[in-house]
Amino acid sequence: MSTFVQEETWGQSEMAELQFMRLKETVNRVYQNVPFYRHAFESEGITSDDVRSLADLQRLPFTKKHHLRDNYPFDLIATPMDEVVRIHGSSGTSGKPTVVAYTKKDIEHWSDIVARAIYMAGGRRGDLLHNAYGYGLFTGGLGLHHGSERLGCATIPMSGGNTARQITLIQDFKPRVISATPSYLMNIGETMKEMGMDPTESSLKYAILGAEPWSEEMRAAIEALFDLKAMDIYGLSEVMGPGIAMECVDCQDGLHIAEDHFIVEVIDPETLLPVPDGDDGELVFTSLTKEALPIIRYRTGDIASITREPCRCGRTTTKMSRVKGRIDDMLIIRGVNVFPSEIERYILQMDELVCHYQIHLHKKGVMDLAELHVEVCESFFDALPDKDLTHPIAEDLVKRIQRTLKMQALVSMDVFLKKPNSIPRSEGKAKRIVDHRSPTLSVSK
Ligand code: DLL
Repeated sequence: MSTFVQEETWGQSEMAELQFMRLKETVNRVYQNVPFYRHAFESEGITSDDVRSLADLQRLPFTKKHHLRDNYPFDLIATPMDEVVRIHGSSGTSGKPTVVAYTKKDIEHWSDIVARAIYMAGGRRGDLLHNAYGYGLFTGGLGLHHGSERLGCATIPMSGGNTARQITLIQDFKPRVISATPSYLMNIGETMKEMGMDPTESSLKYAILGAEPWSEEMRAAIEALFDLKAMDIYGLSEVMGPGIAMECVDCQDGLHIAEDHFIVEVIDPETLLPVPDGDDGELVFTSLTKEALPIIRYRTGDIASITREPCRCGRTTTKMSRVKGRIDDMLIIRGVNVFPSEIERYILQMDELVCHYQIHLHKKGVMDLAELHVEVCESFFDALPDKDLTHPIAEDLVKRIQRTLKMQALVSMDVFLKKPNSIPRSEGKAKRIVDHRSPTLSVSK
């Protein structure tokens, strides 16, 4: 095996020993250097000396997003500012970003972690990697970039957008690996078809897709569109960026967590107690090697489960499931909880529909109402008499979608069919929820 995967095959006790040593260092670092953590520990009656085993992690207080905002911009930084070499921020669309910082060593670790993730997804030294994650404060572009260079790939720093140009360079440079959000790669593939090209004939063999929730059905659709293998990559800026967990090309069945750098916990978001392995809960991460912005028990808001069963690929690291969605993106429709990615699954099971959809939220009295806007495929639209989406054939389809959602996801929604190409295409994170309930139109990140 390559040097990029050796820690991933360690035994559990070996990994636990390393994690504990690094946890101690991290706890000491924040206790000594970050007033926020010192106060938070002391208000629980804890000092850094009280962390005597890995289990003691659970005695430490949680960190939440608002703590980063409260300490904006630099008050959580645990090193002198002249050791910081990079600043990134959250990709939220409104307000001030949550700021994260890295030392030179942090960037080196992050590059190693992402190199390992790309390797896990099938990328190899000498490959061309087309990176269509946005470059900027968002961690996707530069995170993948440095990992790709670290692995020894020829890295094409495309960033998001300018889809026609992306396609030209894919045709001309013939990259073997692409990294993008799943919704953007879908957009690229569909645009190729509209331009008369066959995406299955492209050079792309492996796709590294993440930064937004997506479903198994979406994976199947992307793999068929391009004839490639698509792997899920997870991460968040507050904890580091992309690479915290990555799916292996061998199994495509859950994401391997980089446990030598992060400890994962899964908690019930209401009781804050741990949930058993295999049960869904909120992911919580503690960083183990970060210098500039170490983070203790960060509540991600992301819902997933974990398993500690070794993977068929030979890696022994804890795996997390696909993220179902963020707690704050969970829709409560007439008392039933549902994530947009679950609705995506049912949409993609119907041949007449494509993966372009949005959920519009409205308020009626005290009730929240949800409308599903979903595009029909070209062939269904072209075959409709007068291309009339109110024709009884289309109305039958609406009823069928409503029945499926009711029976499979237990939700009742108004459904509006949209003609092909009418829902805005994603060039980064797709906007699945359009919220009309507040005076200023807000859209989920
Ligand atoms: O999205 C980092 C990233 C870049 C991950 C590129 C993967 C690839 P943020 O902008 O801080 O960072 O957003 C983090 O995006 O809390 C999740 O809600 C969501 N997210 C990230 N990866 C996945 C994924 C980057 N694979 C937030 N599946 C996280 C589902 C994801 N949701």
